[in-house]
Amino acid sequence: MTVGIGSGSTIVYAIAHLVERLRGGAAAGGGGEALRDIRCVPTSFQAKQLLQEGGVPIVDLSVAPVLDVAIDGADEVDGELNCIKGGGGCHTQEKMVAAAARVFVVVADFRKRSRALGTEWRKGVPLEGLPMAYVPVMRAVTAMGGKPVLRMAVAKAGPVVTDNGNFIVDADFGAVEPAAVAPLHARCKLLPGVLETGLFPGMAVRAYFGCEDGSVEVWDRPARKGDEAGGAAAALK
Ligand code: A5P
Repeated sequence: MTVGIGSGSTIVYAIAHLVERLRGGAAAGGGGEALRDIRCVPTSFQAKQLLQEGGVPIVDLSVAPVLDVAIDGADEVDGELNCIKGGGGCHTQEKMVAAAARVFVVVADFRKRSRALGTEWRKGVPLEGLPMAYVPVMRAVTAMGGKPVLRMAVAKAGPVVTDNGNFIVDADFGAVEPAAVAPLHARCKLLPGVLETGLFPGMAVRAYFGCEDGSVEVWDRPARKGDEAGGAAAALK
């Protein structure tokens, strides 16, 4: 099985669990045997490093361009399973891996559930782009009615530099209704110099939310044209 592995704090736990299972650890319910043929495609330096440390076989999209499943966190998820991702700055690789997977599944905590993107996650839509493009992109976002901010590093002077050597502009467009997510993504992606947006329109088929009381809430993407019988999440069975 080829599995895309996302980035972020939630995924750190998922990788630790996977490594524990591969080692046959009782705390993870054993089952290492069933996973002996697994290979993973990481979506970031963070994921690659953790998988390597755990001894999990790693491949990339040039070797494994079609994945069985991709698992990732999200910054916000609406009822149609549109997501904002990129809080950790890795959304370009995350989107490539999600798009290459037969099914894309989100794991997140209850704070990520949302009626409309931009209402819970207030930091804006991450736009990864060429360093030379950041001022023109910020001007274009402003002209679109958004509020852009160049993401700044915390333990370094100057901007965040992504795994791909690019900058990130966080563009706050306020609340984005589900039907407006794909058009907004398309408009932003067409801005010269923008490599990828953190909007993931309808890519996930299922989202698992960990709740405060320890329970798990499951959302499936509403059925749409082209889905197999039983809806998109039927592919998970
Ligand atoms: C990384 O670029 C992001 O897309 C993360 O997947 C997302 O920000 C969720 O991260 P946490 O699990 O840390 O909230």
